Amino acid sequence: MITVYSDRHLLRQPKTELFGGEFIAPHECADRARFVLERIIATKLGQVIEPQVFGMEPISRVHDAGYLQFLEHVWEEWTAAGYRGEAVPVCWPARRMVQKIPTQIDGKIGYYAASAETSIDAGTWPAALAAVDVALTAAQHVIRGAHGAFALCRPPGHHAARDLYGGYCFLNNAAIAAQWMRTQGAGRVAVLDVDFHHGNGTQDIFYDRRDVLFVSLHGDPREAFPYFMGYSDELGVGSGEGYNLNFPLPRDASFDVWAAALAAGLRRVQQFAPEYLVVSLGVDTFERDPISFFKLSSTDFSSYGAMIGRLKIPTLFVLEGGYAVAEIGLNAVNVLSAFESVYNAAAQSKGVPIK
Ligand code: SS9
Ligand code: ZN
Repeated sequence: MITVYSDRHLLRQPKTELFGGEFIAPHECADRARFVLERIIATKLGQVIEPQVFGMEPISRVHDAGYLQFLEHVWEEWTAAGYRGEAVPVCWPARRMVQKIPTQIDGKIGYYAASAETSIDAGTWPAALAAVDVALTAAQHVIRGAHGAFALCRPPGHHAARDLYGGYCFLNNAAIAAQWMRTQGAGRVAVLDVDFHHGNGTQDIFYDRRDVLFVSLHGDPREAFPYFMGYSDELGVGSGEGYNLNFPLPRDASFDVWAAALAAGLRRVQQFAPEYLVVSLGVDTFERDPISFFKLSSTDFSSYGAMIGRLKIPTLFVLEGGYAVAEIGLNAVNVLSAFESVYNAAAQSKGVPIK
């Protein structure tokens, strides 16, 4: 399987994450991408290629224009205000307040922030743009006939909504890629989010649509970030009703419980019969992840990679979370390798040529 990777993720290296009332070293760090890339090379998963540049058009189909302007200029406006630290919101339009966009940067950042752990630094915008190009380049491979491709994205994307950043995410790499597949002619695309956290951004983007199915398995929002979305009664709205499916799971859910939810989600995907599947591949479901509470072992990642491969749907994998940094490469590549070998075996048994 081909991997798309750009070292432009190194442009985003924030020094801070607001955590428990302290500024700590961010969980979402550059070493994450390095460990994944090293594992891909060590296991000879396949070729690693650079992204092409796609520009703003595919991004504008998913995100709000004012939000994109904000992200592009937040750092210069923040430093122009005389602030010396990284950009962090302290004030939000909470319940019963007015949803107008302030002109001052503290007001603007509060308007566009869903959470405050995600510090913005000088290189955040170019790094986020590069991550989108990584996802779109990998999507292009799947569109052109590859049965799988891996977008080694950093920063991640699934918490980024039409006009909200947070949860370490700015531009929704997976959603932009899914929309791109539609733009390039696919009738139906499914997004499966296996990150520990609910993909609130992706749900938001496709909530009123029936052409993109969204399925997410995650820690119950009563106990886990993003806390304010991800319940099982969120089914979609308007013509999108029935095309959003959430599986909130309890603390310490075993792999058997998790895999049963995945099997149910995969049945819905099969019934939907999409041309392409986009997997938001977060590996923070791992038993030693520092900020999550599922208990998957490294071999469990291989098991579920095989489950996804058995669908035999051309699949784009997009990296999301995973904060047990030393094991992130092992776990992510276990999913990809198992997908690949099962997909190949299924293709052979049906006499379908292997791409
Ligand atoms: C929880 C603070 C919020 C954000 C986690 C974002 C995960 C992205 N104490 N943590 S995959
Ligand atoms: Zn996560």
